[in-house]
Amino acid sequence: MVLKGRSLPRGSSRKSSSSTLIFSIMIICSFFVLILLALGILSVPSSSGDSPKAHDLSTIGHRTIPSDRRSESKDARADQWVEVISWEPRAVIYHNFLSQDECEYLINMAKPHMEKSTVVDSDTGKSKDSRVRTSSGTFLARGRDKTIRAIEKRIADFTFLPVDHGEGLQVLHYEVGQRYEPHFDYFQDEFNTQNGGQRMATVLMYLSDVEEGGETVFPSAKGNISAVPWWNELSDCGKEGLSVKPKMGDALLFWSMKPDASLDPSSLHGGCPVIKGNKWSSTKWIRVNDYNA
Ligand SMILES: O=C(O)CCC(=O)C(=O)O
Repeated sequence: MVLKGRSLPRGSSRKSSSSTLIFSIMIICSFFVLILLALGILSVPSSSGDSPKAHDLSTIGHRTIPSDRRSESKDARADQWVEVISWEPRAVIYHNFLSQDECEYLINMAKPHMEKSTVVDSDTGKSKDSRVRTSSGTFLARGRDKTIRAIEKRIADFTFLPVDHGEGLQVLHYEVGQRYEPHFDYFQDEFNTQNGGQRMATVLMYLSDVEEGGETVFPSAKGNISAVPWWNELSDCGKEGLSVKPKMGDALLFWSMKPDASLDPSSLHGGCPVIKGNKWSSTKWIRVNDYNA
């Protein structure tokens, strides 16, 4: 007796073998994608809701290096890293931007020439004596020697703004009780913008540590200012805004202009009174155009 099996039509057997093939290819592909995801070679795009909010200052990654481990030698710069501290105003800290030797060099060059600091009179555009700024300071001409040229080149690399847009370095000294009340670095007069245009950005370099006080404070910064990791170390003045504690060699870059070239009022900033110790700093103001120094 011959058993008769039901034979499938030819077309349907070809169809089932091609769907098996497609199914197998899909399984193999999914397997590869899973391996690539596991190895981190592929990643799943995350929605913007997962990324830190621009004004969430608690997301600042903070790391400190004990002062005795800062660098092997005074002329070498210790570990460098950049920390975004605010989006409004746009501000970042470049840690260990200067070596200890460079800080001491700037202080020693400036020391014999320190004079009481002045401010710009918005009506006349001229410098005037003022109680809002009680530090002393002096300017070191742009490109005046090898060390200063190296620092100015580093500033240009850091900011992407040419050396020729920079004013000379200003070195400032604050003793106990001395401060600089909150102000804008951009000009509100016609006179001072004739050479080089508006001030676009500022690089503030700390040439010394300060035992207490002396923070650079941004009272109009947007964000949860008390979330910064260094909040408990700040003076009362420092707690009036987003603050940066001076640390020898660090540089603070902030922008007085927004990306659309309008002036940024959130860049209002000041130097808090020094409570203990001394504060030495150096400021580089950078213009929109070439500045004839
Ligand atoms: O010394 C500070 O922390 C602020 C200095 C400053 O505001 C400036 O030089 O424009």
